[in-house]
Amino acid sequence: EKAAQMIEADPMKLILQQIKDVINNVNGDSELNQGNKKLPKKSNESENKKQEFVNPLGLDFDAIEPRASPDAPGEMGKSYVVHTRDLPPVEKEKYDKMFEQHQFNKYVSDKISVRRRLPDKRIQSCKDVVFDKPLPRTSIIICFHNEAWSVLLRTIWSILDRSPLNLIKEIILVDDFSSLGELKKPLEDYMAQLKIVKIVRTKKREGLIRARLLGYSVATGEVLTFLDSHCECVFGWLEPMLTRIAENQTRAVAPVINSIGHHAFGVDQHEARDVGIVHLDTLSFHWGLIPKRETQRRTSPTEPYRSPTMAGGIFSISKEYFAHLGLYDAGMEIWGGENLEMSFRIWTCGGSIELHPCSHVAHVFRFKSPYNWGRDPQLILKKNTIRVGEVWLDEYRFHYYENHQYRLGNFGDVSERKALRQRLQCKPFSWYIENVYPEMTIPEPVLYSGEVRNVAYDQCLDSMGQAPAFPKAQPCHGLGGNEYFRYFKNGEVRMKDVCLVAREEERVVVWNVCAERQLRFWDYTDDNHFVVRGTNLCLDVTEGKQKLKLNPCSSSSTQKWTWTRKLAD
Ligand code: LR7
Ligand code: MN
Repeated sequence: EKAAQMIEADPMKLILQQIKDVINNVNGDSELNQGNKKLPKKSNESENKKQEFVNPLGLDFDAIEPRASPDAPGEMGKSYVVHTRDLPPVEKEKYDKMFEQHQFNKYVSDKISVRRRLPDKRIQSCKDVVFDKPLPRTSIIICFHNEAWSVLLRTIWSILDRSPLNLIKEIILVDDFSSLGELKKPLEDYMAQLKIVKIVRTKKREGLIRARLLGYSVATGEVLTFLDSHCECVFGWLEPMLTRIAENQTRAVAPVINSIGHHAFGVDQHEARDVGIVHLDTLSFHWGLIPKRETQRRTSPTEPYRSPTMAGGIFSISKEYFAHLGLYDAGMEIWGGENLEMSFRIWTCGGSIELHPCSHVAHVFRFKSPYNWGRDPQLILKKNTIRVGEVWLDEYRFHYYENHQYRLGNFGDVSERKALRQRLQCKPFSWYIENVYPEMTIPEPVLYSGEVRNVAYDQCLDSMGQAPAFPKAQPCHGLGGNEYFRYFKNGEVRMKDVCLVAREEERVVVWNVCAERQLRFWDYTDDNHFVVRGTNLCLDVTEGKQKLKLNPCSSSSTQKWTWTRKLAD
């Protein structure tokens, strides 16, 4: 029996062609746009009814991987603590090295059965749901780069042991150019025993976004379910997500994400308590309390929560809808940004994101990213995030750009993604804020930002260092920093919580922490003057072209200042 299939072809070529096909598909399915198309129902009704499922593969799992005894380390999701002081020095060294390599305690993971049992702590009403309707089948896509063997296998066994296998079309492992030897032939041999697993490998390091696209390109199920390579699925995790998608194909559904401790691998199974949100200034994903409007809207404890964003790693989506929406942005590298891009795209282009309180998947949270990114992770994340801003955020992208003082760097070509947004006729970001995430904190509007350049001398306003400081006019260095300012709608010239403050008595300006009763509001006039609000004093440069003074406003060009950019009126 040909099992762990290796698929040969140039995967990236294939994907890029497919992405093009999707973007060029001008006739898009109009039913999909209306958000009411239902998936055909294929699987057999009576099979789904059984909560205790038989193995339709006809495999003897226990012969392939025997279960550990109930009191073995980590069983029932318990933590397993190894005291390093009890380890011989050689073992201790191994322990530390493994931690360093994976940013979780692989030493401990290796001691825990890859088929460990987990308790079922779902709320009773979730346990009471009977799935008696036929459900679509899913391809489960798991990308990995140098994942630890025991952790990867536990992810797979948690699927096999706790899902109705008749609902799983296949499990696709996408190896994103790992170098660990055990993930090559040994993994193939192992997976060949499990008829349901396919392995595909990228030909160079692609990053998780393009790796997922490779997984997509070989998937044959009606639904795609993405998982990270360090997860443990809890009993009943899959059926609720597939049910929601069977009812309405435009829903992307994520489970409650529980945590597996990176130290002792204990599984914490908390109930749903957060939804995904986003911070505009950093364009980053966060968890936020479930909004009141959402708890009030729901009518039953088994009803999903609508979530403004998704964490990104663990969710189900109809394969057809995923393609209709334009897959992922293949211009994104390694890690990050794709979760927000997907979130904004789903919501503004007619779909929705739900977190299902009955579905639980646990995930190993680590201190920091364990693997090599190839180059500076901050730059990669910034590039991906700017692509999100460029395509989806309209004028709200400036808040994020301000955060980088507009040094955007090379973020590549986004024209195809913009064309996609056009073609799908997605709503503006302001609609998203109003309708999907009205609780969003919107940073105060910035009217101007950048360098403040003196017209007479072509010198830049420079704060001259940390507050308190005496600002000067200096030759412009173009590096931002002390020469980067913002002019806010309320009249402050400010960086974070430090303001340009006028001292009326001495006729000078200082750079100081903003406080009450300071003269810190400026009127920036049409003829480029900074007038101290409520006075007739203007910011001026005098002696040596450097010293700043407050002088009675005049038409002198020494009182004229220009900003690098105007952002709003
Ligand atoms: O170059 C890479 N190639 C890969 O195949 C980098 C990563 N990967 C794999 C990796 O092995 C893992 O299986 O991609 C998966 C995700 O990478 P992680 O585990 O390093 O990501 P994370 O869990 O730290 O981060 C979250 O945000 C990411 C943003 O790009 C992805 O969306 C992750 O899938 C996502 N994880 C989750 O949503 C799980 C829940 C965590 C939360 C909150
Ligand atoms: Mn992860």
